[in-house]
Amino acid sequence: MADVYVAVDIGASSGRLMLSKLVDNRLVIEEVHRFKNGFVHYQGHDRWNIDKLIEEILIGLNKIKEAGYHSVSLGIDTWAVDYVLVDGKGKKLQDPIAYRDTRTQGSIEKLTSDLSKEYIYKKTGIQFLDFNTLYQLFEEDRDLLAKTDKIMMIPDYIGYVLTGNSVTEVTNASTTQMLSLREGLFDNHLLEKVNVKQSQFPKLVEAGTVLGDLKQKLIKKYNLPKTEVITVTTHDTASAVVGTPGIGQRWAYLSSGTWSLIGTELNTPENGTKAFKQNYTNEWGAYGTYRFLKNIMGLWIIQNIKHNLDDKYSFAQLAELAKKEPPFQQLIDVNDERFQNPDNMIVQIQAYCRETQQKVPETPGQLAMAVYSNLSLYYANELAILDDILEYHIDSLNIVGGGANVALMNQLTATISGVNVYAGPSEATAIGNIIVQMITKGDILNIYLARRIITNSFEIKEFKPENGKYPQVLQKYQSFLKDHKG
Ligand code: LFR
Repeated sequence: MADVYVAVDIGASSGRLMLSKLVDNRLVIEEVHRFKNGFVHYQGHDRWNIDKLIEEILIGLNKIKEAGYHSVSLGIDTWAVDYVLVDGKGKKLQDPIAYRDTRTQGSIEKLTSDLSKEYIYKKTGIQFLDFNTLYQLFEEDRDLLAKTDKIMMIPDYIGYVLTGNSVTEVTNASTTQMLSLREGLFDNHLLEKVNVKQSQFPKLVEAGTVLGDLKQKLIKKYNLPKTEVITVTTHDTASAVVGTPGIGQRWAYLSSGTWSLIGTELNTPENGTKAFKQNYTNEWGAYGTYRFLKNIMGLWIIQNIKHNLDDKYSFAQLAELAKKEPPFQQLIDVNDERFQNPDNMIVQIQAYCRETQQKVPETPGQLAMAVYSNLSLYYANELAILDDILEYHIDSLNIVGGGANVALMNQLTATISGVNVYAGPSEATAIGNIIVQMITKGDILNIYLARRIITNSFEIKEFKPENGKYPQVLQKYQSFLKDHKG
């Protein structure tokens, strides 16, 4: 029996190790180690320093041992779509290329010139994003692929380095856009298209399976606790959805971090024409669910603005400055490709406003307000689209992740969309990771009870729509998007 549960949760901008226990049927979580992440340009591409990330996990585990824990259970989740190529000796061939690298620009068009988008969508139910693994493998160096024994998704690779055992966990594997909804396996036709064989992927497993014990060699070298690694919902967004309290009758979630992922949990995939046209995805979730959602550029835009301002202001300070500015001074399609990986975000936002003949935000407060108000508009618009596709009304939005702390945005979103917003917990991803471990080990019976425990354990703030404020702004935004979508 483990003394404590540990979540390793690594996003595009930071990673953390969180300790957790159930005390009187409440979850208690504590951060023990935090580190920076980010891709760096070397060997011709934007890459992740995966060895460094693993090193940080070991440092964190050592802290846990020093704190007096001798036996722990551990789960790993990270961002999706990226992978490590591993040779026959079990060594990585190179550092993984980051999904924002430009190598896949235009790849969707190339690959779908003789295999239609409709065909791929019917088969996989996955949204078209140019960084999906399908397109990354399409652009992969053929010589490297020929030397590749196994293709491991990022969290699976980390689990492999820690334990020596390799699997392909399904929530993350679904983001490759190569899993067949019907068969529950990688689709041979799509694999062929990118010169990859089924056997190059370690066996597919569900979230909530035991991977194995941490290698003795690592335990000795770093002075670590005895550790059992559980394959959790290894895709961070899947963990965040598990960690969502689920307040409301027909609730949607917004996992708000570097990306904003907005959607709802379904028991059967929705891959009809409307969903296809709106580019909604059916990523696989825990316990047989589907995460019907859309990617929105999210706090990435604010993270970049902060960076472009030489990190002179914290996120909290930017939100304070934004509050002093009026919202909706300009309409921006936050999902425009130009914001995906620009040299300078401020320059890009200002150029966008100039080109669309709108007021140009100049000060840090104006820039932050421009982003917050347009993210809120985008969320509200997606809620309307969800209602239309699903043919029922979503009555509440559960916002989790770091963005749940931005009260200004929560309130704007509630008011424009007309639905109640419940904000928190901000650490839903780590919580979901822990929950899957606890269910696997039998400490919590199922996800329904888990969500009740989450609701009782963390502060969740309610934001109600302020009726009559900002009339017509959503309609204006919707017609703006119609005219300006690329
Ligand atoms: C969020 C996330 C999204 C995925 C993007 C790229 O961290 O995992 O779900 O679309 O990153 O992997």
